[in-house]
Amino acid sequence: MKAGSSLGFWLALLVAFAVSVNAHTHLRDLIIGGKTLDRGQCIRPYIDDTTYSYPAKDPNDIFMRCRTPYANSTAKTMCDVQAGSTIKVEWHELIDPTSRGINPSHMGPCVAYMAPLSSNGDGKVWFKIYENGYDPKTKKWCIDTVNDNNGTLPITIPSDLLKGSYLLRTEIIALHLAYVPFDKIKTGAEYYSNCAELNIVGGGNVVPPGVAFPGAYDINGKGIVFNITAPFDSYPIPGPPLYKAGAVIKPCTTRKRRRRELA
Ligand SMILES: [Cu+2]
Repeated sequence: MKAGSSLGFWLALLVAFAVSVNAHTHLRDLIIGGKTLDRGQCIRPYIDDTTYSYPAKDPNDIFMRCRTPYANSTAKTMCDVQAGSTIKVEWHELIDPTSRGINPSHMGPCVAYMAPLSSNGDGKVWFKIYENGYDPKTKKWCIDTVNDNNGTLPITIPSDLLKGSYLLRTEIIALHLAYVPFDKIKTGAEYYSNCAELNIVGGGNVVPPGVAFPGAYDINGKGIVFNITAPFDSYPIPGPPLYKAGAVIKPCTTRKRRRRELA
């Protein structure tokens, strides 16, 4: 190998390394009714176009909620979605939709929550509608599925959700550094959250009970602190139980009683 081409090789490697370090991921676009929307359409604005892919790291920071510059920044447009229908969310490392979903080193689950838009995400309003962690049979994490499908993941809106405007908070939790709890010096899990704004049409009369973001994830909690390099055969997805359509059929008082019976 000539000296020139060898230098070129090392430069290329250096550039590749720099890109992989800087590029994490973001909810680039939504696919509704089979149509891929523009980047950022119906999604709360990104930080800016150099830092949009940076994770939230402190689970108690407001940035955890939607990774927007301000808690009150809203999407420019709202997308209509039929209750019970399945949309796709699409993550990419870069603005370029041909870039991969996320670095495969960033092993971890995908989760999605919704909250009434009128709450602006404040308070215990976020209910979980999707979760996909680790499959011990295939040894695949959700992020592997995302990468296998060009950054996309199907998410079904509960069929009995009360119609109206909602935030959809999608999140990938990357666990490659989650072997230590978050603190100001070290690192911990990386949270790739973004919020879309959806107008749910059709549906039923349910608004499930929720949790707060920030607040739902404990810094030392199960699935938040997790060592992917140690042997394991299951992974506890953090956050509240999944809401499945039809699960809440009685008003709040009955639901609370049922939960106590289960506890
Ligand atoms: Cu990262």
